[in-house]
Amino acid sequence: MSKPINVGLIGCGFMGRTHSNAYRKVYNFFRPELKPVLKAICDTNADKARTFADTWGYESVETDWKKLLERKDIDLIDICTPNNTHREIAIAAAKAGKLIICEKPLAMNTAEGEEMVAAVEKAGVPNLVSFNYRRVPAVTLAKQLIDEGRLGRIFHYRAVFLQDWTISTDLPQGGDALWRLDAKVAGSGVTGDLLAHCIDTALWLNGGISTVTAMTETFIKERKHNLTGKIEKVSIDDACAFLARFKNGSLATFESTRYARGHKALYTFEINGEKASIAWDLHDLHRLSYFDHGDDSIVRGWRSIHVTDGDMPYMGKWWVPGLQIGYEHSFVHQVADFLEAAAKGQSAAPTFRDALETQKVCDAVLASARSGAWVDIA
Ligand code: SOE
Repeated sequence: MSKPINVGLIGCGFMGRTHSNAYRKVYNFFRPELKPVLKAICDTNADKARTFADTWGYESVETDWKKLLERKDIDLIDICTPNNTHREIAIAAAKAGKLIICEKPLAMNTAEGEEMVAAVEKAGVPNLVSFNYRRVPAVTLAKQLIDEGRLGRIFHYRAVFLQDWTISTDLPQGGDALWRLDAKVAGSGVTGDLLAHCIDTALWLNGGISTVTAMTETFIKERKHNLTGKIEKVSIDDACAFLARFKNGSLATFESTRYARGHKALYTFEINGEKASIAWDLHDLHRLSYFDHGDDSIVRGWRSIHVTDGDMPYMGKWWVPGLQIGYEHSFVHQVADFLEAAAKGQSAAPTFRDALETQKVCDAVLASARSGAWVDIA
């Protein structure tokens, strides 16, 4: 028998849609013991919230997240708001005893993240930060192959996340769709938005990072601000590249930019080990490239694994072998895993504490870009 779990989701943007879609699909495919009920959507813009409620099937609308947290009929708070609001909402939600899913990055900086970790751990509430790419089946399979020791000792980790949507000098900053360009709201640019994904995956697949050295650039120095109407300084990093040393001795390069003309969301990583290598590409997300040096030399080569068979991560819950799934399913998997853990009173990874490690690396990267020095991860 399933038990209802009432969801109150805050934020009607892109991430609000991905999470709402996941709550709607998860029971159909995963049948978790806790069955999500879309109880309330919250957004400061009432019209937007009403339309969102109608589109996704939320039972009620709130315009003040504090009222949402006061409601006894809400069990789970899902934070899909801009980064500068995560801290206050998450701490209040923890105090109210709610289960919490929070969009990435965890916080504006490490200090905020530490307060959030302390709050959820003190309250003992199940929590998760939405680094969804871990749950693309091909990426989860990469984790399985590494954990099985198939790569042996890891020498190299290489990741990029490339976009091109901010190249125009006419693009304003700030406000609804463009808060990611406003450092006061986003905390940072590509480092917190895109490299945070790469770092989360890397920490999960390859263990801790010990030290980094970075460079950042802001190519367009001033943009009109949507909220003030004035030309204002741009304080985010438009591009960031960094070198890292992992605790396991491997070397890494990470690069992200919103100025790579032609690339919309090219997240790729490659890992080179003593015995084998793996590579993954978000544009072809259902495939995992794998090279096994143990193969007979006459058939040795990169193979492209079509990650659709029922014995591959998550795939047994979907269609039949050979039929692939996509981006939105990573959010369904995330909710499925969270609900399974929450039914036992537990969190699912990456927890707030796990995401704090990513936040620390992001902060070290930005500090290194400012100083030009190598910065150790605390
Ligand atoms: C930015 O364009 C963005 O939407 C990120 O905020 C997401 O986290 C990433 O998955 C796709 O790109």
